[in-house]
Amino acid sequence: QNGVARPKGYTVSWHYNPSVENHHFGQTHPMKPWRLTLTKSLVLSYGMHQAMDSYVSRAATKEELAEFHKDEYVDFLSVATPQNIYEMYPELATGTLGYSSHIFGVGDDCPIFDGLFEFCSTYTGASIDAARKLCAKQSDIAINWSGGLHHAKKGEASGFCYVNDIVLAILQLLRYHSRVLYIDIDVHHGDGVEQAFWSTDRVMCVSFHKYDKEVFFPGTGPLESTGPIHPDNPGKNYTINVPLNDGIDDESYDYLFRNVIDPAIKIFHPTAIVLQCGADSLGHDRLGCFNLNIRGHGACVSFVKSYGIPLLVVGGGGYTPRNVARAWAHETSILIGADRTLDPALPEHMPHRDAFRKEGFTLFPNLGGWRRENLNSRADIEKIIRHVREQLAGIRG
Ligand code: TV7
Ligand code: CA
Ligand code: ZN
Repeated sequence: QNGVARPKGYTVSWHYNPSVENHHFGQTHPMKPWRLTLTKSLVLSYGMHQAMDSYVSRAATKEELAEFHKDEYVDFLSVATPQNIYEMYPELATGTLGYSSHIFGVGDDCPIFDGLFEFCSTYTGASIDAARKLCAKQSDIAINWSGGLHHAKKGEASGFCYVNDIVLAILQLLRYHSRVLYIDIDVHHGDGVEQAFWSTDRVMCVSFHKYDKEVFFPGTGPLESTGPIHPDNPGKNYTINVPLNDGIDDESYDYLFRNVIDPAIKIFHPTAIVLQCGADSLGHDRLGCFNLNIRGHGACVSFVKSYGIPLLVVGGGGYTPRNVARAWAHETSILIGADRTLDPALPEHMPHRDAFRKEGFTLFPNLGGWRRENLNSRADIEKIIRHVREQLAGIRG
């Protein structure tokens, strides 16, 4: 098959349980587990599983979830069903919108669906397993495309995220690693992870995102939000936010990414990195507003990998399923070192091949084609780089 040889001097593990594909947020909800089915189909059809250790991940236990989440919230998630939710919380039944209230963040974005707890514990189990493989030095790179649900808070669901698998994975890494760098290229701000590690200097959180307060979810993550302001708080300056406007293209994103991540790594010296690869930053995403191509998105993964630091890679958002699958398959090939040998023409024989018909069965369709104008000027980009440099200068010594 497509030239994916195993001996390469480092070990990549792929953590996945196909049972996540059986769960549905609702007919019109943008979060479609189908994107994971398509990703798996590409990874297997290209033969990339042969270059990785594949693990069928187990479900995380309630005790494991409670290492970050509140007990009452974990209990709630473990018992709530579409059938009993209105009985338990009659307040949720508020007429036409279905339920929209503030009970553990449940609402239209985060509905209670059948098998919700199994879904949450399964994607989280994969991230925890992946982190443990890195801690045990049994993997150099560990991948969980079903994880990356960065908005979940201690005691509530938010933005399609119920359990914060990233926070739980980082907590595992912190048992063996002194410093963890978190990088988030989802088009949305990684607010849940940022909040969880706001006051520590052992985790540096960097999120690139569309920022338009009050208009674009979740409305947090301005450039000036860099950690606690109190000079005695260890977390001061350990949060980096990169707020962007619509339409950013491959070239400016790549330039910005390198000029933020390189100094962050050189000053922070992480012993492990967690990379959230939300694919809603691609052009033509149903919810996103950037113009990145599959290669532009993947360039971030290549760049992070090039430092050779133990790496946990998770998925995240991504609402045009076929392009999510293209991006994560391409990024898998980068992580196993097979991106140069992979045929851009999709395999002739693969399940669900027809899903890729629209763009002509290629791994690299043109997604950057100016659907939106790039509203990020060179001056905007330079301002961000300057701000980050000054911020990082404040954490030395
Ligand atoms: C990581 N945008 C998650 C990103 C979470 C974004 C939002 C929707 C949306 C929800 C739906 C739906 C939708 C077409 C899009 C202020 C609101 C507006 C709910 C309708 N269609 C990630 C969360 C964001 C739900 N939420 O980072 C059911 O879009 O903007 C909001 C909040 C209130 C709630 N309403 C939307 O990528 C995984 N939601 C259709 C059906
Ligand atoms: Ca982000
Ligand atoms: Zn997102």
